[in-house]
Amino acid sequence: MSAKSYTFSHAVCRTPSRSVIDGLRAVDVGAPSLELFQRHHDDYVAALRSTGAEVTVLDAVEAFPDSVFIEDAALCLQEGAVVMRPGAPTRLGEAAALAPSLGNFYEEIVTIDGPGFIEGGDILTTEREILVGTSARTDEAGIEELRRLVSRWGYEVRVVNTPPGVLHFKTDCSLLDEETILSTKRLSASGCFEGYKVVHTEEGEEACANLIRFNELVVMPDGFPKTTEKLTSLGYNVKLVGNSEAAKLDGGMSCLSLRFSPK
Ligand code: CIR
Repeated sequence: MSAKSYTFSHAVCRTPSRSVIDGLRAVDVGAPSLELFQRHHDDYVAALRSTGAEVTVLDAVEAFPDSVFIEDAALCLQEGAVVMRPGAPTRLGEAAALAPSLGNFYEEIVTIDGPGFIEGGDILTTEREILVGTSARTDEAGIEELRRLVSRWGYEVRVVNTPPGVLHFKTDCSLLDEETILSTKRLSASGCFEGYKVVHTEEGEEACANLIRFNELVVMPDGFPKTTEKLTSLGYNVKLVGNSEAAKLDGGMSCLSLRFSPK
């Protein structure tokens, strides 16, 4: 297995803070249970570790309720890391708080300085390109700054659209392998995955579109039996992890980790 888009030697996660109960959410369906959130988080970390990857779990940061959703604060590539500039005002400081930890893995760390905004949840790295969705959190200026920064490492950035009302581009899609994307129908209808094979989430199971391919595993949220069955029958090695508490804060599988293989 050598696909760099899903072969990872490392991941970094962040312990949920007690303040996570104040995390951002589009619709208030009640506060997450801290205990259950932590248990799901432990299961998630164990799933990543079971593939042989070295998983670092950073301390909780109480000042940032959404900091468990660590993916939004950085983009980690083989050649270097890019510190993001989150578009949610309460999350802006999270990126700077994360940057020193990335120094343990990378010599080259660059930063989105603005004035634009960009969050990692809007970025899908495939084998051949980096897709970035404009959203309420990510704007054209942020994407242009990312394009300039990663061009030094030879990456192509393509701008796509996140459907209205959807938090992040990757809320609605995930990479399954070198050429295959899991997507909701509402997202793929935009034509943004032309040239890729697309597998659709099953009707009523759109909320499982955010999963991760991590080495041999497809780590996906529990509770979506039809899509789970579809992926299993396509030959993917599916590992289910509970996500009910993160989901109350619009979080899924990708947002809980940074995944990378530093050179
Ligand atoms: C937020 O609204 O920023 C958090 N409550 C959820 C972030 C989820 N991040 C992601 O999907 N990459």
